Amino acid sequence: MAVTPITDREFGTDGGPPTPSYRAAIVGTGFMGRVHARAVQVAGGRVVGVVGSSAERASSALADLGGERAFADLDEMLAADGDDDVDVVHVCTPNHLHEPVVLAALAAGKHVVCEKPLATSASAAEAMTAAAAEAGRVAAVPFVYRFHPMVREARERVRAGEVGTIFVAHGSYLQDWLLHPTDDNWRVDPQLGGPTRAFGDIGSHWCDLLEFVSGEHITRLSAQTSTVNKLRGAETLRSVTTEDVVVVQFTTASGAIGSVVVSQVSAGRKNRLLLEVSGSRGSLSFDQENPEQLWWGGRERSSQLVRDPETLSTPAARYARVPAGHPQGYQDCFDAFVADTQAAIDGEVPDGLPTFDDGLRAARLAEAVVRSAREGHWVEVES
Ligand code: SOE
Repeated sequence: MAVTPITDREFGTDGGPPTPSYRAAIVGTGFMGRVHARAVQVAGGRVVGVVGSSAERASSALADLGGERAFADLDEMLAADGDDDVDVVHVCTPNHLHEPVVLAALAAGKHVVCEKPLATSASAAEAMTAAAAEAGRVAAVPFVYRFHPMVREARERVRAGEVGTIFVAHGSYLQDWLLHPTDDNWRVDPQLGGPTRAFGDIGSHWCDLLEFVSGEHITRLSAQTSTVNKLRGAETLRSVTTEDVVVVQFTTASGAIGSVVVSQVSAGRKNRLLLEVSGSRGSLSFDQENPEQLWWGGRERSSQLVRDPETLSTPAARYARVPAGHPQGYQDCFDAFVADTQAAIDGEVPDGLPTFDDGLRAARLAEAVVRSAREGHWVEVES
């Protein structure tokens, strides 16, 4: 099957890197800032500038992020011109700062890439989505698990009818980096991270992937949450209210039902996102800790599909960034996401680029999860 890997476009026909047309600023100097900076560079772009929580933090992160200039603050970066002018602002700050940074960047005429959760409330996510539409800028949210070729393959197979009518979906997203009471991070603080932590941080990825792959939309849900470590702190323990674990049961628009377990305290599970959908013809199962494979289940015969050129449909093969047999993973997903963001800025319409509309969708699901857990009953998800 003839395929055009995304790398052909990225690296030009002569094999050399393209002229950088993607001039980015990274706002936020933590782990995610590094992942974004690297993806910008792989896409042939420039990390023109870095903005941190202080001028000193921006300066000390500059080399690590491969940036050219440490800006004193956001205003200085947004006002820069000439060689320091920026096209796209990547927002990798704690969640409560997403809204003001995004609104300022859009007002300055920039395209934006904003980490998830897009905002700490659905109303803020709505305002950001409306502002992006009004500004006519590209506004993307890195729901990056969409960029695994085997996820695209699952989506194509659902679209081709290989699963039939979907009636059940289940899975989990499990991590262990917050297992101990001494494990700490800004995300556990609701003022900085928002009212839901495990769901907002990683449950949002799972729901996005479910809806992306299956085309089903969650319309009703019931959630229970548990804060396992009610006291937390690297040095001094303090009281924590955000959830470590959340279990969600849901119904989709077409009447399928399902459930997901989301946990940041599951020992041994580093980043285990498992999604399985079943329908009248078959099942598909994807595990992001084993992302080069996709399980296909049939009543008569099941098989483990691997990322071979003959297996992949054209839309999935577009995201194969390295030859089969050479595993690709998390950073590759980010690289592909930024390459598609660049394509969108250049006027293309990449299939499945996650935008602020998807961020808003996740914010509405998060709000429903918080409400259901607090009030102890099923709630409708705003569409
Ligand atoms: C931490 O839980 C984290 O870095 C998330 O914030 C990311 O979205 C996820 O992709 C990996 O884990």
